[in-house]
Amino acid sequence: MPQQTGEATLVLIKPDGIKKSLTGNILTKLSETRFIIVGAKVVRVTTKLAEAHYQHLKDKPFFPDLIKYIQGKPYGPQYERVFALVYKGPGAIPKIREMAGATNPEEADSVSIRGAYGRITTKGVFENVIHASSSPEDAEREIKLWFSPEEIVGDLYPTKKVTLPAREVLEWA
Ligand code: DAT
Ligand code: MG
Repeated sequence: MPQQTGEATLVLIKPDGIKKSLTGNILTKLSETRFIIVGAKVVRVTTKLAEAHYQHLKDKPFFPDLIKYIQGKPYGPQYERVFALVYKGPGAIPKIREMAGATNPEEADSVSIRGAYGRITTKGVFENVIHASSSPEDAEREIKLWFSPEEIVGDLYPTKKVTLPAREVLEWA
């Protein structure tokens, strides 16, 4: 269940948005909402993460292309990443969703991010530049999928302490 600690939403600047050099432009637009950023990172998207994120579409014919798209596979290694952000504030979910625009970039309002910058490829992939959570349930599921509690500034959802078995991690040499 969504918590009362504040409304948070997941934004992904997708690989086509990064390739088109739209990151700054999108962040500027979103900053005008005055919502605060409580998490941000660049992510190399694994197949597992992509499939979990789009689990509701797994039976669609476009699913395999969608998974490759969110991983940036069509664009080359330097674009195989997304910029993941969590915005928080009153009404953040519907407001940012509205700014993102409709799923189909050809049908999206022309001043929305998807309407202004998205396209449908000749293969039928919706290159719609940005992801924005569409409901409180989706937002919570997606934020928990993309971010650990330690990567979020402040509290969003209840946490628990766990002790992990010893494992190797990378440190700066
Ligand atoms: P949204 O991203 O607006 O929440 P969604 O969750 O229904 O939309 O779908 C996720 C992504 O899948 C969407 O951003 C683009 C792709 N997609 C959805 N419907 C599609 C279709 N009919 N053809 C091609 N891609 C589609
Ligand atoms: Mg969706």
